[in-house]
Amino acid sequence: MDSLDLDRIVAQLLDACPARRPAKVVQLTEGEICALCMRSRDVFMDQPTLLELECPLKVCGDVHGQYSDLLRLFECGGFPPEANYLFLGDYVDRGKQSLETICLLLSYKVKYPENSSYCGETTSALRSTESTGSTTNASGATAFGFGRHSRIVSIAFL
Ligand SMILES: [Mn+2]
Repeated sequence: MDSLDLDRIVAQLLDACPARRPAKVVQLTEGEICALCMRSRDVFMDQPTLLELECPLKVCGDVHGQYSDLLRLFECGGFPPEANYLFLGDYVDRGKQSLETICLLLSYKVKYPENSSYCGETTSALRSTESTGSTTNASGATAFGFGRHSRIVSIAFL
């Protein structure tokens, strides 16, 4: 897990801007994604449940796997740690790039724990993805990992 190269992962994710033609596919390995889940879990567990956040703070929500929207938010507001963010939930499902979305958010959480705060609904969104698990499910299960990575990766997010 110590070999997790966050800088390289972030660089890859930022290089996969969907507006670019042709769009690049992010080639994160299962090991990297699982390590990212474990590392970010430790960061979340080290922080209190009740967050006391300082202004200025940009409040965002409902990215829903729309990775281009997430990148646009950062382009407008500043990439962490240049700005502080509070994301209110609904990170995945519906959009086509849920995996990129959650991986970039988790990477920033690990890199800059004090600048990136996330609350609500991640777990329930991921659980619904897991429980509906079919690759033909219309609400994002395909995008979220079953299509591109193994079930182990999907379970790591839980
Ligand atoms: Mn929503």
